[in-house]
Amino acid sequence: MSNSCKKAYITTPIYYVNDIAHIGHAYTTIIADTVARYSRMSGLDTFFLTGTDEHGQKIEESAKIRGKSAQEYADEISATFKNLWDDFGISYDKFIRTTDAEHIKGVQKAFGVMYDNGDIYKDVYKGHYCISCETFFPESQLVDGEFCPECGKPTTIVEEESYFFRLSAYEEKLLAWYDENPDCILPKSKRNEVIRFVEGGLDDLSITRTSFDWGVKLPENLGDPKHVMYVWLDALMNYITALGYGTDEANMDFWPARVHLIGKDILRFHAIYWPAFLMSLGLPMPKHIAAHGWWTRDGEKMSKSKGNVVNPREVADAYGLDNFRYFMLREVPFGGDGDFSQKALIDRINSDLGNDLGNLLNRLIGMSGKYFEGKVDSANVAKYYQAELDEVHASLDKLEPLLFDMQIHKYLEELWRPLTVANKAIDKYQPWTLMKEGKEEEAMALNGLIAAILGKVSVMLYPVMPEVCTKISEALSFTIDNASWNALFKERKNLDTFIIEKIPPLFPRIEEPLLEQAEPEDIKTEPKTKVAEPAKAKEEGIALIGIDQFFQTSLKVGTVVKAEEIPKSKKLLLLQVDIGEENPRQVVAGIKKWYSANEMLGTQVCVVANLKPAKLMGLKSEGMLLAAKDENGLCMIRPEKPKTPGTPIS
Ligand code: ME8
Repeated sequence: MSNSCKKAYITTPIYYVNDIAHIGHAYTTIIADTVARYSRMSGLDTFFLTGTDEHGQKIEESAKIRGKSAQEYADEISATFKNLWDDFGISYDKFIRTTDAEHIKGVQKAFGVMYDNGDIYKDVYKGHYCISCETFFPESQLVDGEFCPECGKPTTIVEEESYFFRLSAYEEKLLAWYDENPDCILPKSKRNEVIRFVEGGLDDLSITRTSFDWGVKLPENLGDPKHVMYVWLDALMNYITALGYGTDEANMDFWPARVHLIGKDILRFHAIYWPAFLMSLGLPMPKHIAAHGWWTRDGEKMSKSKGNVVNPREVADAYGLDNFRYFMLREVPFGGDGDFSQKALIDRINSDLGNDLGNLLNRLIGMSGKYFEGKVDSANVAKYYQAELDEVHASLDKLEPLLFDMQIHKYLEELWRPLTVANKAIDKYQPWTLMKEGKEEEAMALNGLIAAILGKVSVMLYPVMPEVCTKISEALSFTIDNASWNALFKERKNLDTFIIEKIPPLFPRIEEPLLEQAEPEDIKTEPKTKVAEPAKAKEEGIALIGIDQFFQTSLKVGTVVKAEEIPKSKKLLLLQVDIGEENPRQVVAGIKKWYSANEMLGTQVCVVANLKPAKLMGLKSEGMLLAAKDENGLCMIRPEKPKTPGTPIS
């Protein structure tokens, strides 16, 4: 069957608008974009959905803290996601917002259908609720009887009238679905986790709230205006409301989804609740739910309050968007966790991209320029290099299933084999020797082979690195589209005769990190860590600590005995701070925007003295300075009167 009549619906999670995007969000979106681009290129009628999740108590509270209405706040943060994806050239077909009127209508319709089916009933809910995770947890799962097992924040006891979804009635049907569809959850190892969870028994799900307002109201005919829908019910429905469910249903023929791409943190919602809702609605099941792993920074989960969030825009600006895309998809096996480091990124750029791919193009430009005035002719490739072509096609043949099984790291690994074949062929047959021996036809065919390999690789790499591959294809005088995908990949053809275009190196070597590390000082100045009264802290979802925990931090008065600028750093100063020890402590402080080295010299500061040493711009930092930062800038926290260096602060 030709691909053109087949449909492919690809989705990302819709992201909460309580935070700005970090590389975790970018990762999911980039994988989905890659699959969508491949689907389109291969002729599938493709619909790629992303968007933002804007309702719920968490958003309502985040807005309140900032003195904004929930809608204002949602508009603002939703736009930051949309702008980022636009700047990243993410090829989405629709950006849905759960505050869209069509979405709200669709969710209400779905609620009505499930209610009419008898799958929804009214009762009273009492339980521990984590606002941050928007989830109820049974007492047995709480940490110290109070704290959320997922995020560690305090839970609140909620007792309220609620509508329930009869999830328990779907246990058997869900288990049958997992059983009959071995690849419905990817990677397959995750499917077993889900099966074990469901086999453990499912409770009915509370799907409405009365304690806050910021959500989708129930259908009017239920006459229960104080209820709003549970944010996960509202959010999951986006996958069908985006296709017009409940409004203009023209795009519903894209359903079921080919793949819902998600992070492993939200697998339960997608692999248990969502299929159960769909069964209740009488809609077909998605083909795959693919859960990727977690990106960490220096082994720790990224979070704003830890100050270790990697900003995708900064990384892409510094290293190039396509390089960043390649790195993320190549570095980590799908489903596994990955640790972000600039070193690993630089290694991938210099080695895989620079040495293997970029260099091959340079060699081709060099050889064809030197021997054939830039002309490349593939007419005789098969005559001389059939073995190489066979090897290349054997690798290319493995690619499609890898992509659709989300084994994208393996897809890229396999895609690099043809590059090795090409580089080896040059070393083995040596065009310069062929020319010396008068074997011009063979030398030209070798050029043709290299060009064909570069052409095939750039087509198949295009979904991951669209800009770079477009440049390569332009140098090789062809366009990447469904026709060239068919010719070079499916029909195993080579390129037509062309004159190669000289282009500057695609991957200039990178010698050292281009981004400054997150500064520990930023951690202290995050609004989330400001001191709050207990009640308020709870309301804001800030974890409370005991006095013992506070005293685990050693704070001391220090005197800056030496201060200098760090060449190349816009943010950092290098300080030596006397805190009453034998030698001064070296502290790398991110304060250069607000203080010169001279201004700091001789002043007193407050130092966190028992932090694990860290390296910033290659310099050891053995402490952290306390500071306060708001929209008007940063100022140091200092003792009111001079104190002996080393005086403890309590
Ligand atoms: O959960 N590493 O939204 P969310 C990898 N609104 N991926 C990460 C990540 C990390 N460190 N952090 C986040 C929600 N992600 C709901 C979804 S869908 C109907 C509703 C990615 O803003 C990952 O894909 O918390 C994760 O599933 C998603 O962001 C969660 O985004």
